[in-house]
Amino acid sequence: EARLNQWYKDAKFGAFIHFGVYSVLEGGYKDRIPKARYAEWIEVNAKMSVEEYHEVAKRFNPKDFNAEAWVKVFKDAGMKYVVITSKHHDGFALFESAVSDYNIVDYTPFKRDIIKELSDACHRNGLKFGVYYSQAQDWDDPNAPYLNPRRTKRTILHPNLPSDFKPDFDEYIKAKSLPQVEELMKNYEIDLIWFDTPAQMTFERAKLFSDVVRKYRPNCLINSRIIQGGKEKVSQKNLELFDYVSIADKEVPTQKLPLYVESPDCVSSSFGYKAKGDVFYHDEKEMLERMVHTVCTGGNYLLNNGPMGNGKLDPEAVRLYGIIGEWMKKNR
Ligand code: FUL
Repeated sequence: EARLNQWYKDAKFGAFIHFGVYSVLEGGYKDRIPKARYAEWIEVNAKMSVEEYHEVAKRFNPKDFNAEAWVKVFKDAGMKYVVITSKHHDGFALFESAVSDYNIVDYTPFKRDIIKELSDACHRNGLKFGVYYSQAQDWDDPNAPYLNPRRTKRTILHPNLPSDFKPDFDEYIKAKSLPQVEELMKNYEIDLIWFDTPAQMTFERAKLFSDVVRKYRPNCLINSRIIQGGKEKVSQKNLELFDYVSIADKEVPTQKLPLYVESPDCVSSSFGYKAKGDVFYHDEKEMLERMVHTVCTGGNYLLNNGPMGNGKLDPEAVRLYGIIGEWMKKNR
């Protein structure tokens, strides 16, 4: 825990932002409205091919996005840091990338770099800035592995692959995910990187990522999802790789844990914005309890907002941010 920066221990409350092409689909594609909870998984859950998803990506135009307006909401709620999906499992980047043109600047009519605009606005207003990056799962690239291969079918996503195709994860790392993480570290002012769903992420593979982060930004914090089983392996050499443990939203701790923890939580049934199918929001009392458990057992509470396809924050999440912010102001 030696490397864990004081700002992070003091922060307690942060904003998690799941925003991307899936935000436009709101949990349904055409007449396909899967029962699954997470709207950011629509490409897989609605059994889309990458070509179908590309057509949606080409029209992604969140013209009401305003980084200063978002940051004002976070600050008013007493949040101290922001973590936004720079690339979720769909493989689409919210930043300009020379590695892959499947990114917001090169692929969409919007053409603005959301990671740049939001990081600048955060730093201008005294908030720390972090990026979520899906280093293993990438539905757009047939070489990338899946968290759950029974649920995610390569042949549906990529119907034109030769039948003897053999995925090569190391090739994916070399060609896309590692160089994109390097771009993020080189080109943006990043205080924290949030890796996720570490399918097939061995120590050796995880080390490639932590080395590239530490090379450019030695003070950038890294979460435990850089390596498979990171949460359980909070020992010896794995601590070279990460600085704190991300627990799942449903595992809000009720007692103090041995390493610093952060609980990524949802105000609703989904991280990505959802308006179709089964949608529910937690009530205020439940949200307060979840936050109090995390913070009072010594962790940070990273509370999600899934902005809408037009680029505006989800208003119901904003309302719940306000209620939790009030508690924080009184009890910090
Ligand atoms: C999960 C992801 O698969 C979800 O889509 C979401 O990003 C959550 C925070 O982590 O593992």
